[in-house]
Amino acid sequence: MSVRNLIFILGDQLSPKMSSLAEADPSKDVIFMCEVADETSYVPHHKKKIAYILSAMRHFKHEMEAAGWTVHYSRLDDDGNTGSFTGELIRIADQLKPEKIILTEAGEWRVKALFEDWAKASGTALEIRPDTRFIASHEDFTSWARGRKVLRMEYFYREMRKKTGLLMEGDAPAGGQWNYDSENRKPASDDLFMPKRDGFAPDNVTKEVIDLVAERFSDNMGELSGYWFPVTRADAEAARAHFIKHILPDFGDYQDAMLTGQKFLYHSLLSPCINNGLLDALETCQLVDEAWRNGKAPLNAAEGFIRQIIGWREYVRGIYWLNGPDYVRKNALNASRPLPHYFWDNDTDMACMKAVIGQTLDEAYAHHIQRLIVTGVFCLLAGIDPYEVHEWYLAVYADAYEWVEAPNVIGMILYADGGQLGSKPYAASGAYINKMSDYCESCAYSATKKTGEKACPFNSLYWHFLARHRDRFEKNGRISRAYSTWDRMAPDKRSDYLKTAETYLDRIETL
Ligand code: FAD
Ligand code: DLZ
Ligand code: SF4
Repeated sequence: MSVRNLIFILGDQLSPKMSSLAEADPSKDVIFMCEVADETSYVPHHKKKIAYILSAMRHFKHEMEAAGWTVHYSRLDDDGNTGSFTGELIRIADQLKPEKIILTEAGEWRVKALFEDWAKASGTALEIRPDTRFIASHEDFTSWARGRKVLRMEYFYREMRKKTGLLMEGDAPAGGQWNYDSENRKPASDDLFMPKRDGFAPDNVTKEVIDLVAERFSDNMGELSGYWFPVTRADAEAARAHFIKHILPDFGDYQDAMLTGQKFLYHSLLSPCINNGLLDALETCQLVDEAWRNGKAPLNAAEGFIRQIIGWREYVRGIYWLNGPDYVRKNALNASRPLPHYFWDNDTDMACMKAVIGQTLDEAYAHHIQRLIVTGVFCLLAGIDPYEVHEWYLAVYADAYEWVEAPNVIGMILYADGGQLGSKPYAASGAYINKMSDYCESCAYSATKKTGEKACPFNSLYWHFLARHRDRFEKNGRISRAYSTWDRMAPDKRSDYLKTAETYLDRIETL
């Protein structure tokens, strides 16, 4: 058959609704997908992340073939695999000689530039279409941002609520309030009923990929055993239905909670499937809206969940594209300390860090508050080089793609963008971790001890952070109270805090 269009589907574009497939015809057009070394190694990805992405890609191939498509697919271990997107594209284009190549825009600057440069240099007819899986297009976000002195998620989110009609009663937000975050901060306790998570046992396709990853990426971090991610659309939809029915009702109340041994609590675990196209983000929110309308989920839960997706997820994407490729190099606070070894080997005495890094190594998953308040706050307070932090988060989570990871790291946790994404850094002492978790109970450090030996490192690092960035933050209305507290402290106490913090920073590799 002569080929009209070659439709190139990337590993995070696994949906039949991709814009690249719009008006496509299986009798004239073919799909192309490729596993390539460049993508499996641009950061040292967690083994489970690679296995998840490749297995979901292979299942998508089968899904599209079952729907009547011809799918050309390069496997990582195929003879002659060139190891790059453009190399594989040249190979398949030489073989099939399509009239045109169609691609939905890639989700990050690096890959976007790769295709654009290649098309220009080779003179290939490459049509790049917008990614219509998002509620706000690049133009929508740019025009929303234009003319605003500061960008804040909350206002953008309200626009998205109006645009989608989610949780709206006419022109007003359901229940009269846009945001129920203040109701979403209950600590969890052991006697809570914990939702059952069955996970999805690997089928033969996944098993084959797991073997490939075990062999090729044996030096990469992370566990491959206990693989549980859904890799087909049907399984992802089943996971979503299970979440909405059994877990969503408690999602709001315990959104910020952390418990030793409870890796998932009431979180949806759906981000890998939303980000790679197995689940549609808007449809997921519509199902949650429906659950609330049918009295199956309280408003604070439905609102909390929907805000994360049509608010935060869309907002961080907007921030990513509003900036250029250099966003990941921002370093407004001039942080330069190397990332300590325990981020990779988990050899630390800090119980909170051990719990979060440990489950990250095991599962390629940690929930939002763990990423934010534990590892995130630690990196902020200790002044770790933002680029190193960015590479770690990009490598270790199964849901990590630069467009979503970088704004969360560079903007949200590290304030390295100077406050473009959020109004203040999430600086917090051990008291917040102690309130929201049981980690401190088993820690070698004492959460209530402020200075001296065995004092929780977060406590003194918190004040050290504020003291060393005083010029920047003391006039920030959202933190200025902390400076008043600092100024009211006895000079000896302040000096003890700073000395303790410096001792910890000097031996940061041994904490
Ligand atoms: P739930 O708690 O069930 O939340 C529901 C959904 O909301 C998620 O599936 C996700 O799609 C969305 N969501 C929630 N918070 C955010 C957010 N801040 N930004 C974007 N989407 C959000 N999310 C990623 O998808 N990829 C990343 O690489 C990523 N890196 C992060 C790095 C840091 C430092 C922080 C603080 C957050 C990061 N997040 C990232 C956001 C969030 O932590 C994850 O989306 C969430 O933990 C995924 O688990 P879940 O599906 O169980 O989420
Ligand atoms: C993350 C990833 C990995 C590990 N491997 C592949 C791959 O082999 N082939 C592929 O098409 N995509 C992969 N991806 C996802 C891409 O990195 C992602 O599509 C780009 O970063 C654009 O967002
Ligand atoms: Fe973490 Fe400090 Fe609590 Fe230990 S005492 S678990 S270091 S917050």
